Amino acid sequence: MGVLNEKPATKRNSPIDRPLDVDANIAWGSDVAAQVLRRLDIPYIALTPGASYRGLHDSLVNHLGNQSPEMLMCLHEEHAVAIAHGYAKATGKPMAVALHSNVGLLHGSMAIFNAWCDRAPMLILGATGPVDATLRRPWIDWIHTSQDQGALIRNFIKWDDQPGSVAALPESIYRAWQQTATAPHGPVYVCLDAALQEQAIVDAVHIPDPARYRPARASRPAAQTLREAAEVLARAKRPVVLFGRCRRTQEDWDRRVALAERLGAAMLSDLKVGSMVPTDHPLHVDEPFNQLSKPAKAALQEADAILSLGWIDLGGALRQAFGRDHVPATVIHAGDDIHLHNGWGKEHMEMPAIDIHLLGDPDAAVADLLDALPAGSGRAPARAAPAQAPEQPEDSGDRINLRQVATTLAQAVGDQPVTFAALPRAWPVTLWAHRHPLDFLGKDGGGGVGAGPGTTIGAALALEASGRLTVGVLGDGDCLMSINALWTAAHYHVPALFIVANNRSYYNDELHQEGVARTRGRNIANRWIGQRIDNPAPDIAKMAEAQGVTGIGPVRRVDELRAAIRRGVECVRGGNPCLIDVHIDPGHGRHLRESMAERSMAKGS
Ligand SMILES: Cc1ncc(C[n+]2csc(CCOP(=O)(O)OP(=O)(O)O)c2C)c(N)n1
Ligand SMILES: [Mg+2]
Repeated sequence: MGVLNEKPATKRNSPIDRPLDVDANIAWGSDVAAQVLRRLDIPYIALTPGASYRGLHDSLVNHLGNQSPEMLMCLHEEHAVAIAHGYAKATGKPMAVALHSNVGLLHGSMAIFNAWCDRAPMLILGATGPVDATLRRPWIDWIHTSQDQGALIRNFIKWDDQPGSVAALPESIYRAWQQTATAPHGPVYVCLDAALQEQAIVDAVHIPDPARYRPARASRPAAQTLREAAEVLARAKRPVVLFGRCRRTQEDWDRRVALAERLGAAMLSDLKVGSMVPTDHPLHVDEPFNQLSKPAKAALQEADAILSLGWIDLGGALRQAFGRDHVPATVIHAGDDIHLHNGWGKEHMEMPAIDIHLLGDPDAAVADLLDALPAGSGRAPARAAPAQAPEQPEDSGDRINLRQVATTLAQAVGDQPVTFAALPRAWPVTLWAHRHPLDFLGKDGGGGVGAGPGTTIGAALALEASGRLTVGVLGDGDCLMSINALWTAAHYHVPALFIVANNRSYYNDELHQEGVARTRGRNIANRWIGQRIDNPAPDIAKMAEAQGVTGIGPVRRVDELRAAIRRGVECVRGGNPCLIDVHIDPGHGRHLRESMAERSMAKGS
């Protein structure tokens, strides 16, 4: 007791944020919680402060010395959670978040929902005013104390707890960690009673070694079921593999490709999960998509065996391909998401027809299938991908489109690998093939606008020593909702490049209004009212500058784009964040059909 597990200071620990001295004695309830975080090797804790956890805050600063974990201060709880979400996307690992009583939790809850739908691991520490009413300060402690605070988010987290004594803290946090870090993943929440945090420790509290409380390994599908799947796949003439939520490691990536090649299977990728296989592989069908593309639909319709590897919406994919009709192919699904389905959310999606259910980790299924399928049974690629000629940006014209942004960025970065932490809907994926598991980290999970700045910062933080350039291409609506997340990037020198695809509109919803007006025979020219973010168009570069982030733009002309992007890339390579506000042509690459696809499907048209 009283001895700190010293960890080397991280680069982030700038002298400004380092306390003058530390008290290494474990003397207060919250010191125990802080010690547990350190023993779990948690690098960062993103937070917006609040008095309900002033005890923990003190322990992080004055007991741990703001190291291991190190604070990442945020100007809004939603950003704190989004940063942890982005970190988890890039690493597959949880970091910690601290949220102030009920009000901080309410602010953070939308980002928690995004992380939940994205199955991202994350340890959230919350707090409540003293549970013992006699200890509450008048007024403020009463409004910031809620009965069963976890109930606010219990429908979209994996587990929660409110330990009842200081001695119970280690078990509670270890269990939370084990839950969030064991697949299937999801955020977890531990609420720390303010009175417990501030309790003086009389008897020494035992903090066990975490070694025996580690997360479990991912589960493998049952052997017999695996054999059945292997037999079907070995016989299949036209197999299709849907690459969904899998692991972001090179070995798993290589095994996934090897499996597709051994089967000679058509490969389909989902933009929601990001890069899982090379999208320019000869077996890859068309580009990754959000809603099923035409070629993907055709591949499924022709298939005699469909293997889903953690595909998020298998039921929806089958319905887009077959409507309400019978699915002729044998459907094999590998995944463990079923363990997270509860009665509140519908993010389990439409129930798919499955013939063989490989319950367990999709990548474990891939490894086992490779073992089970006879080597040398590789078939020639059934379908060849069209060659993609790299495009040159057009140097003329006033209206910039995302293709020009993509090609100009590619020229500016040269050989340096890029991680896209966020991409807008009209991003030309064909121009930038996914060739590495970190090339694209996928979407925000829950469709909650405002996630992009935070998730980009979290990913950039995780990848700063990787040699990769982290880029978030954000919608203006997404960026403006969380513009002050950029302060955290500035303060901690997080090297992230934010490119705003600024169409001065909540454009997605403009398209919806057009669709509704069309259906009702009303004037579609009014679709922009209540949707355009214009007159005035917020000066997003200036807003970035106001947070201490280099702001470039607005860039309105193609001939300004090259210099702006080069400057932005150099700034980030120098270790600092930069935002480039690019005014893009709103309509380019975006179609009404894209937004309204689900509705027309529902009507059967
Ligand atoms: C928190 C939240 N509020 C509102 C919406 C509805 N919504 C979905 S997309 C969208 C537009 C987002 O605008 P922007 O980021 O600029 O992207 P654009 O469609 O213009 O490319 C809105 C408002 C949402 N999904 N989440
Ligand atoms: Mg927009």
